[in-house]
Amino acid sequence: MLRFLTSGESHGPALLTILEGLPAGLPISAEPINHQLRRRQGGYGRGARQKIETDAVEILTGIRFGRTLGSPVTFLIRNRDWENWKTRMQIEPPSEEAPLVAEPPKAITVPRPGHADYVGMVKYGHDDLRNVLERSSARNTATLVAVGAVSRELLGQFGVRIISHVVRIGAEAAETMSDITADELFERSEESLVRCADPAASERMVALIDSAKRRGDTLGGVFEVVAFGLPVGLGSYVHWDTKIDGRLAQALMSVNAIKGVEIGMGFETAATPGSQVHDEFAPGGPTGVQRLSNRAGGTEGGVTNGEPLVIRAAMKPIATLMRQLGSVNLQTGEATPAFAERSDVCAVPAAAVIGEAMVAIVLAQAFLEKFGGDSLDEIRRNYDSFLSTYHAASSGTDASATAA
Ligand code: EPS
Repeated sequence: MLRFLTSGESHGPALLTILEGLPAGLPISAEPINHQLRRRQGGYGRGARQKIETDAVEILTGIRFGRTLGSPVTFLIRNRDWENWKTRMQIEPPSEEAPLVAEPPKAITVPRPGHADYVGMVKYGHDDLRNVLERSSARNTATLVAVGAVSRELLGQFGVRIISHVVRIGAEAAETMSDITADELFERSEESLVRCADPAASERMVALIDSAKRRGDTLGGVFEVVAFGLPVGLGSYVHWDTKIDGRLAQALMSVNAIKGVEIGMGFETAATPGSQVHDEFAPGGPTGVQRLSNRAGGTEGGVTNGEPLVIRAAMKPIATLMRQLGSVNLQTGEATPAFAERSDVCAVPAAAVIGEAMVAIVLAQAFLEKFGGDSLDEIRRNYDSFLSTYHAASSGTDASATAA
């Protein structure tokens, strides 16, 4: 089982991840992980924090000469901003050996509507919402992107490729992309300041972010993640918690500010007759059975169906507004404008990269459940054997399958 635990506060010394369940022999090095971390830090609409940070992993365990050992892999990502927060985020209680070098920071007691501030203070009994926001911050998504980068290295060994693009920011939507190759989609979204493959919409989105910033407002949007090269058979229809679509939705919904997820035609299926929803079969292709469309978005019955996985997530606008929303000072009970701290205006392009990571993690987990082994070679044997069986069976050349 591929599992991991992350820890770290946004302005603490570092973020940590322990990732367990990787097979031995998988090539892993820091550079491809750092590449994904850089992609997460980009995107028009990010705030000043990203100018301070240059996220990079230090790999501490589990890898020797560039290959996994089969033991847990540990990543450390340092927060460069820690230098500026040492006094406000001091770990030791003030004492003679570790005195507070400045005045104790004033408690923050006015929660931001839409943030974890209020629920976190009530739930954990904190009287300073810094104690909540430090962990609820989207800063932690750097660790998820690191795990996602390793997951995509594993999937990449078997020809799976995961890309994303932004399809909406606020009121500005991209034109629907039809007849576009994976390479084109990737290149165009990488070139765009907002990770949008439609250049005209991309410009409008940038202008919209500028105007939101001028008004002290924030913007959400929608991104799409597409995974190519998946085999049939990841996930399962037999239990509620093994269905791949449910697991993907959970993983994406766990990302800060995500409020909705849809796969394939998603909500549109509800308003469309079955004859225009379901993807008809026809003879052909390497397995003997091909699809004439992919409205299902790559899953049927909670299992991948061999078509590209197409999943979209809706992100709400960031909850820290410079034009402060109404709130209540929890210390005094008085109406007070919400706390405002340096923040991003729009982080949808970054969320798309995080979305890729979450999809990669879930797919890698499901991949290891189906084909798992202790080494990459063992997994490859399992994978090749499964593929050769179902390819042969569907094209009617497998004797045992025909007899059955
Ligand atoms: C965040 C607030 C901002 C963001 C941060 C998430 O950080 P700061 O409070 O330091 O300005 O930039 O995101 C990151 C640090 C990151 O690496 O993505 C928040 O309140 O969630």
